[in-house]
This record gives sequence, C-alpha cells and structure tokens, in this order.
Amino acid sequence: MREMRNIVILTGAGISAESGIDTFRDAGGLWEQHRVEDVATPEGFARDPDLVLRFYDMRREAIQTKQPNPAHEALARLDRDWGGELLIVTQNVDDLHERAGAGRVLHMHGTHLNAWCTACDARTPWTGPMIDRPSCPECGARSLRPDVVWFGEMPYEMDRIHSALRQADMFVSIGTSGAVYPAAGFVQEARAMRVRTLELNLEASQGSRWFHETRQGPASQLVPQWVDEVLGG
Ligand code: BV8
Repeated sequence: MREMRNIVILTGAGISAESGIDTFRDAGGLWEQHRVEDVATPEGFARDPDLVLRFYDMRREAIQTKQPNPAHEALARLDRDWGGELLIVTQNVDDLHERAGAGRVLHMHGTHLNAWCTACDARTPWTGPMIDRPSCPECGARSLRPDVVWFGEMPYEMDRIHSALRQADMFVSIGTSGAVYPAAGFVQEARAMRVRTLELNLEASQGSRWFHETRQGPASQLVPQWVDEVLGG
C-alpha cells in the first residue's frame, strides 16, 4: 500500500445525526416527512414555492441551534494537523464542519446558509427565512432560492472533486447511505484508481461492498478513533 499523503473524505447526513440534525433516509428522517419530488427538485419548487421555502426555512433555522459533535471536531483536528493534502467533500448543507474549525471543506450539494438569486445569479450569506420573498442584496429582485443542489441539478465543483480523487491515497466515506449519485459513485472511482477505501457508518450502506474496509458504529466514536490512528500512525 503506497504511503498515505493525500486523503479525500466524503461526509453525509450521518455525521451530523448526533448533533440533532435529521438524516434523510433513517426512520423518521426528512424523506419520511416530505416527498423528495415536492421539496428537493426544481419542478417541486416551480409547482409550490411556498412549500419548498418553508421546508428550507425550517431546516435553516434548526441547524443554527445545533452544535458540531466529536466527529466534526475530529475532522477539524485532522485538517489542522495533517501535513498532506486533505479535502472534506460534504453532501451536507449544514455548516458544522466549518464551525468545528475545518477549512478544507467542499459543499457539493450547496449550503443552507447561502441564498441564490435566480435573477442575477448572486449567492449571498443568508440565515433568515425566505418565505416572505426578501429582496436579493445584490440586485433587489425578490427571486431568492436556497443555494442547495436539488435532484436533477449538477452538484458543485465536480472537476475539483474528481481531481482530488485522482491524486488521493485514501478515500474515507462517513455517515452516508450511498444512495445518491454522483457522490455514491466516488468509492468505485477510487477503487478503479487503486486508492485505499474505508467506510465509517452506523450500519451497512448501499455502497459497503465497494470498500476495502468498513467499520460500523456512531460517527462520534469511529471518527475520533480513526483520526487518532491516522495522526498517530
Ligand atoms: C445529478 C440537497 C445530473 C437537498 C440532495 C438513477 C440511478 C442513479 C442516479 C440517478 C437515477 N435517477 C436519478 C439519478 C440522479 C440523482 C440520484 O442519485 N438519485 C438517487 C435517489 C437514485 N442524483 C441527482 O439528481 C444529482 N444530480 O445527477 O445531476 C446532471 C447532469 C447534467 C446536468 C445537470 C444535472 C443531485 C443529487 C443531490 C440532491 N440533493 N440534497 C437538501 O439537502 O435538502 S441529496 C440528499 O441525499 C442529501 O443532500 C444527501 O447528500 C444525500 C445522501 O443522503 P445521505 O447524506 O447519505 O443521508 P441518508 O439519510 O441517506 O443516510 C444517512 C446515513 O448515515 C445512513 O447510512 C445511516 O446509517 C448513517 N448514520 C445515521 N446516524 C449515524 C450514521 N452514521 C454514523 N453515525 C451516526 N450517528
């Protein structure tokens, strides 16, 4: 196994679960409370913008009351102390990685705390509700939507992600069901390039079979333990 210098980490909703943020597909998760096609697609937004804006207003407000957990803190420690390349690609739209202190974070599905103006394309930091159609800070149009990648929309910075995977020595997936592409395909891409792969998840995922090693348990325990191994090793 070649020396480990460059690490790519993919995180999903499971890493924020112990912070009290609902996942999507677990029992009682977001997709049990809402239909994906109604609240996480451009078609759903066009059909009933109030429903979608309320769905995101509720989640945007909720995440601002949550705190990073030991898994976020361990990745921030790795980001600080790791001498090689590191990229945390998160599917999550919360900001808990950043609030734990991580810097090398890429939000491939966007972020709750930005507004995207569909009139002028500007993205601006946003913490309040959108249901009352506030004006875009840049152009004044009342055309804001959540800066979140919906189904059928292209995730952000895919070129940067593929480039990081090509240079990686290790790919670690944390807290994701492996249900959504293209993120769910990264492990196969890594395997094809002979990258070492590790999954840290509460239970087996749809992609577990693709990983060299899978460890099952809560992220708040598995991630600090793995970071200690990497930094200690
Ligand atoms: C695109 C933002 C193309 C919104 C999200 C048929 C086959 C293959 C693909 C497709 C297909 N039909 C359509 C597609 C494409 C589609 C897709 O993959 N669909 C799936 C459902 C089949 N993908 C897309 O549309 C993507 N775009 O393909 O564009 C394109 C090409 C050209 C031009 C334009 C476009 C866009 C996908 C992004 C959608 N947006 N979110 C929001 O957040 O509100 S996806 C949503 O699901 C989340 O963002 C999240 O990222 C993603 C995956 O969910 P997870 O994070 O994994 O969460 P989940 O609840 O599923 O699992 C939690 C896991 O954690 C579990 O395994 C659980 O065991 C574990 N866990 C729980 N607690 C803990 C824990 N682990 C550790 N510790 C714990 N304590």
